[in-house]
Formats: sequence, C-alpha cells, structure tokens
Amino acid sequence: MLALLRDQGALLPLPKYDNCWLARTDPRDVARVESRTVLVTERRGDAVPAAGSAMGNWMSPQDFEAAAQERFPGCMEGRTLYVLPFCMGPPGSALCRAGLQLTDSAYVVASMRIMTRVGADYVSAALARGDFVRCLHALGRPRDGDPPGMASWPCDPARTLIAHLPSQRRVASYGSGYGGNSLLGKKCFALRIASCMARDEGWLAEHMLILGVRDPQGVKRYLAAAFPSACGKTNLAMMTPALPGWSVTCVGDDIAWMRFDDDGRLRAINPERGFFGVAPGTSPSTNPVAMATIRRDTIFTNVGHTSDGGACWDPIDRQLPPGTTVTSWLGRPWAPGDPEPSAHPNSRFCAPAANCPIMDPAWEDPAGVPIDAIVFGGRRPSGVPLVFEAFDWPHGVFVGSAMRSEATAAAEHTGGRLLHDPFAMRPFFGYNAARHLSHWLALGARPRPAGAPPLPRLFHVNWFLRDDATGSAAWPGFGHNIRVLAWICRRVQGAEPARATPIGWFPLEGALGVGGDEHRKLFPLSKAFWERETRELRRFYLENYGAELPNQIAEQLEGLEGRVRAM
Ligand code: GTP
Ligand code: SPV
Ligand code: MN
Repeated sequence: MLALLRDQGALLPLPKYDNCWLARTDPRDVARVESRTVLVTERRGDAVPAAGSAMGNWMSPQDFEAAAQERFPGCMEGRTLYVLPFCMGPPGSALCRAGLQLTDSAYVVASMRIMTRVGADYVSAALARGDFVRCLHALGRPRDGDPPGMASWPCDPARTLIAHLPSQRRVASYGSGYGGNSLLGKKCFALRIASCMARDEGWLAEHMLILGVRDPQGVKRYLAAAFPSACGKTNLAMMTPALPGWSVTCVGDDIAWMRFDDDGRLRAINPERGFFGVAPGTSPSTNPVAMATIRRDTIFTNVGHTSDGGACWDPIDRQLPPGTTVTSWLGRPWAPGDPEPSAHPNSRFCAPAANCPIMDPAWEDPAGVPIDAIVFGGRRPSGVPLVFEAFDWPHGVFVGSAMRSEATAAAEHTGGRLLHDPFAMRPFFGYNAARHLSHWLALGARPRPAGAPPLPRLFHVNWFLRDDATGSAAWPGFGHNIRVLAWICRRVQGAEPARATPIGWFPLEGALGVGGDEHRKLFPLSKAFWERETRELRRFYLENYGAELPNQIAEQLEGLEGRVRAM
C-alpha cells in the first residue's frame, strides 16, 4: 500500500528515518468536521437533549437516506474499493469488537493498518455472526470531478458528511480523507458507536488515555484521563517523569473502554493499536518518548519536511543543522521566522503503539488494566487549579460534566475560545449527552460485590494555567506533571492529607514541591471566579440539557453554588 501511494505521488518517503512517509492533504481537509458529523436516530431525543444541540447533531433517517443517495452512488467510480476487516481491542478480550470498513482511500488503508488490528483472522467468527460495525468511507467525488493535478487525493468539503446509525451499528463517511473523519475505527466506532454499545451493555467508552505509574517503592497504579482534543493526552501517556525513581508506562493515548469486572474492579483496555498524535509541540524536550516512537513505520500528515529527508514542525524546525532547508506542509520553501508555521497546527503522526519504548507490559492484556483514578482536565488559562480531587463519585461525575477548555486546531473551530466539553466527549457522544451523565451516575451507584475495592477516585487537572501578571505559563507541564500524578497516587493510597475547599480536595502547601507565592498561583481559589463559573455552568446546563439534566447533577451544582456563596 505504501509503495502504491509513493508511486502515485500521494506519499513522499522520508529517508532520514526507517519506513517513514509524508502525506499532504487538500488544505480544506485538515481536521475533524464537527458541524457535518451527525447521529441518525428515529427520535431526535435519542441523539441529543431536547433543549439544545451543542452536544451533537441529529439527522432523521429520511434526511440521511436522501443525503446518502446524493453522495454515495458512483462516488468511487474509477477508484479501487478496499475491504478492511478489523477489530478494536486485544483479541480475546470481552471488550474486543469487530468492524468492517469499505474505503476508496489507500492512505486510509495504510493508516488503519497502523491504528487498528486489520486482518480477517481477527474477526472471521464475528463477521460470520453478522456481529460487526459496518463502516463505509468514501473520499468523495466533487460534483465537478476530481481536481486536476492533486498531489494526494480528492475530497468534497462542501458536501462532507460523517453519519452514524447507532441502532444499526453503522457509519457512513463521505467527503474527507483525514483523521477522525476517515479512520473510522477511531472516533466513529470506538467512541460514538461504542458509547452506545457501552450504554446498552453496562460499560464505558471514553475519550481517555490510560497510563501506568510506578512509585520509587515499586507500587504500580493505572490511571485514565479525559482531556479534550489536543489538550495533552498523548503527552501525558508517554511522559518522561521529572521526579527521580518514578516511571510511567503507556497503555493508550486517546480512547479507553472500561468495565467493572466480577470483583467490582474497573478495568480498561485500549481499543486502538497505534497513535494518531499531534505533531506540533512534540520535541525531544517535551516528549522524547514520542520522538523515539516516530522514527520508524510512521505516516506523517501535513508536517513540513527537510532537505535531508526528515519531518519537521514547531519547534523542531528551529533547531535544524546548518544548510538544511525546509519545505512547508503547503509545499512552499519555509524558513524560521516565517509568519506561517511549517506544519499545519493539526498535523499528525500515525505510528504503531508497539514502537513506543514505554508500552506497558499489559497493554494488550485481554483482561485490561485495573484503574485506580480517573482524571478530567482542560485548557483553563485562569481560575482553575493545577489539581483537585472530587469529594466522591457523583461529585466527580459533576466535575466531568463541567469541563471547559480552550478550542484547539483538532476541529474546525478557531482557537482560543473557551468551550464546554463535558468528559472531553462533546464531539464524540454517540447518544443523548444527558443520558451519558445518568449512565456514569448509575455505574457508580451499582451494588458492589463483597470485598470489592473502592470505586476509582476522580480528579481534575489543569496544566495550562497562566501567570495573570506576565501571561506566561505558570506550570512547566510535561515531565513535571508526574508531581501531580504522584499526589494522586498518594491520595489513592490514603497516605496524603488534603485541604477541603468549596471546589474539592486541594493539595497542602508543599505537597507538590512548591510553596508560598508559587503555590498560591497554582491553586487559585477566587470567589468571584467561581461565581462566574457556576453562573455560566447553570446557563450551559439549562440551554443544553434543560429538564433532562439528571437531578443528581443539578444538586451538585446547587451544592457548589452554596459553598461558593459561603466563601
Ligand atoms: P488528540 O490527539 O487531539 O486527542 O490530542 P491529545 O489530547 O493527545 O494532546 P497532545 O498530547 O497531542 O497535546 C496537544 C498539544 O498540547 C501539543 O502541542 C502539546 O505540546 C501540548 N501539551 C501537552 N501536554 C502539555 C503540558 O503538560 N503543558 C503544556 N503547556 N502543553 C502541553
Ligand atoms: C481528536 O481530535 O481528539 C483526535 C484526532 O484524536 S482525530 O482522530 O482526528 O479525531
Ligand atoms: Mn483524541
């Protein structure tokens, strides 16, 4: 497939590395298209809450049929149709699920072979039973035909549609060849369709990394963490700890499928087999593990490339050997200081997980890894502390539902705006987001078997605080985030005192190796801020969930409002 793509001029070899390639897309096809991503259900209320539609887009079956008829017939004419049988999750796992993707994109085939387990052997029994997710993908032939002289492949931005039919376990994607729009095992199957399976079968399909963390005494724990797109999951999952004696291992960087086992322990698998990671910002100082992972068998998309056959982006495009020249993702000469970046902000690497030097020994264990803590987080430049712990499961579900984050380049939004992104799932819910909250609350309230371990503890983190006075980052992030993970592990162990605040449990001064002014900057606790935040949250719930907001979440908000009033 790679040789074919190379011969077509759709992939450029990167001879500086081993079996690495560069693809460049149409500049109109560079990110997920949330506005054209829909859930198709008979009743609108099964897809989105009646009150609003920011938590997803609904389409009626009739409208979908008409839209599909306008797009799919004849759209692959003259191209090759590929048939990809694949599974999500380690074969043999109770959570492993089968899929079959049809696509007319060789790039999608090559990428799916990295991101999922492709092969008829994995899924022949499931296919024979008819128990698989049906994934149809077409690049899209624009009404005026394929554009002449395209280096890579066509797309049809004006008519792009990514449709999900959860009741039929079916996905139909037309018009885009990039990322979550076209690698249908990822967001379409493993989050939107799988969240419906999970609701029906009593488990969870979430936009979460999974990592192992080992303390200097050798005690190992596993954490799952939900951050919105381009907010640090891959970086945390591959982190090189800045604290001596601690180590981190990676189970997954984007999606977790989790269920309580017979002993009442929450166990997680990574349904994927590769990383589709954000390139810009990845560097030897921020993420050396990713840098090692992408030295072989990797397909880069929309990054710049160098005259010595390498890939580049910000900031590694500023540290090139003398005499090296750069071509930008748009195919133009590029030099440090140019106003436009060498790589698109949502440029990505697609690399096999097996090439990551810190994969956890249990990353493909069919039983999954036991989860002790679940962490929520987002890009919050001010007001929200570096870390706090929720009081209990229902409060933690409320904290997840209250997540907000600055928009990033992973979707078509313009950056910088503060968006509500409950559970980091706003673009990925496969069913009514209000019912997703009920599902979480119900799982936490289920009777637990005798001798079961406590429920996982729930936390919120914010790596992105800025110093109000200078505007610069208040927290070094990356490897230093281990100081926060260490605090979380000590809390789970029961060995760490904390300060109860109206927001949740805060670390004591000094617990993260910072004190005085620095501690106060990292742990702001402003009545005015939380008054604004709760007011905004109340508006958000009303406009987006209305009467469907679970009572328990409404009570949690009232509780927080009361505590903030008393501050
Ligand atoms: P998706 O693949 O879109 O789901 O993104 P992700 O959540 O995996 O985000 P990723 O780890 O790729 O990080 C996205 C951007 O955030 C990159 O530019 C990183 O350099 C930056 N980033 C990640 N972690 C940190 C951190 O701890 N501090 C700061 N300041 N930036 C970070
Ligand atoms: C995200 O946007 O959260 C991603 C990238 O992980 S994509 O595969 O395009 O959805
Ligand atoms: Mn993601």
